[in-house]
Amino acid sequence: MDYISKGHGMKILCATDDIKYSTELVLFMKKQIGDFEIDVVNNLTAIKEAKLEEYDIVLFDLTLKHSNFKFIKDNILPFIPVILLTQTHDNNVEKIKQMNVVDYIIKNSNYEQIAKKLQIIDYFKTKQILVVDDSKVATLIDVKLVKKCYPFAHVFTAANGVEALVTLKEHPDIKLIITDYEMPKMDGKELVENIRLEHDADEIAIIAISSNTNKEVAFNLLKVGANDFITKPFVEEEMMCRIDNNVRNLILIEKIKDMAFKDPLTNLYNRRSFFEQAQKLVALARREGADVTILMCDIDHFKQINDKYGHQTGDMVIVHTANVLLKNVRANDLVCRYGGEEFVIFLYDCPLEVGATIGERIRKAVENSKIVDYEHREIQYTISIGVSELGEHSLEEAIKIADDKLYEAKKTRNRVVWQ
Ligand code: GH3
Ligand code: MG
Ligand code: MG
Ligand code: MG
Repeated sequence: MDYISKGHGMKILCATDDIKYSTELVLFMKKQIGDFEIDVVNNLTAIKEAKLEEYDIVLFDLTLKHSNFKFIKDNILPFIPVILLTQTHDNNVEKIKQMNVVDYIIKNSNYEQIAKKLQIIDYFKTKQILVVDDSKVATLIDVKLVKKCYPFAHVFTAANGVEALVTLKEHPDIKLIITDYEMPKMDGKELVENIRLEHDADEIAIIAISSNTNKEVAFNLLKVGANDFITKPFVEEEMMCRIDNNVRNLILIEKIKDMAFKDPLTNLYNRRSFFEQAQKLVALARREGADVTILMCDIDHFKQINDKYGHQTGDMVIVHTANVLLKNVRANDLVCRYGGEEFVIFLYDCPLEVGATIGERIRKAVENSKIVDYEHREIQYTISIGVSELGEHSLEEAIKIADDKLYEAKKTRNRVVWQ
């Protein structure tokens, strides 16, 4: 069964008549994970009438009145992935394991556990998994397991290390690799070594599997950079827990990196990470003889916008500007929030005249856009831009020149100055 994701951010249907539980869960999710939505239904008829196709996943409370496994099997599982909530770790567990549910969670455990699980499931809406094994049977078993536990994940397969490296190169969103040890052409150890030349353990998680119980095998794989090791045969839950733990780390590290490198309001690079990356690109441009153009952008009369409409609307204008900038440059150009309402753009492989044209396109896009704020007020505003070329200058000098041009542009505002 391939379930289809409903896009970004989870939409969850919680089926329970335990009001205390559902109220607390909804509150917890709102506080912890902003973009998850939960609706609650409290009887079987309501579930049957619910538009399941609008949700990503169902949390089904087994203590819900009149509910039973057959109901879930017939009415929910064919349409949408299910996580079961059980009262205790009782004898239901054996029955649950035979059902094709994503997971089961003990109700009296904390809400954090559900939140974490849902975050991992959500992560695999956009990130992918690679299973590497020379045995077709083993591959099939592993693929079935990960698809059941991470229902939106796209799972690639490879029969050896060489194939795995090719697949990884083609699909940079692969973030979890489950690999066998003994394989022809290139074994698991060599595969891990090769992957670690380019991606570290907090970027791609690798779980190695082997039926070889020799302790040396585990040690060798971990030593060259596998995140985890598991011996065959393994229990399904053990594999799932290890995947969860490793992916949880990836998510946390991505978050920390985002916090360190990005401006929280606009999600653009902050000044520090901009300089870090721009300096690398400057060195590359010098080696390759590529042109670099710098745009310094500043919102006109922004103080008046704040004074007239308030800071919240001011923030909306800043976010809107950031989006206009992103829309008008290429994916590998650098866009940075340089200060309050100031932005710097680094255009790689772009001559001055082309950079000026892009500046003009941005200026027009801002002039022609209307923002409606939370009080339904229409706001129109303009932006001024100074443009410079890197040439023989240092990055700091080129930014200073763009800033001087911006100062000139500010004499009339709503203008691009580049020579
Ligand atoms: P000019 O056309 O000459 O650029 O005038 P201006 O009013 O845009 O420029 P000025 O530098 O005088 O004012 C910038 C204002 O931006 C002052 C500051 O309070 C405000 N500001 C800075 N950061 C933020 C922010 O994150 N949110 C909001 N809402 N305002 C901010
Ligand atoms: Mg093998
Ligand atoms: Mg300004
Ligand atoms: Mg300013």
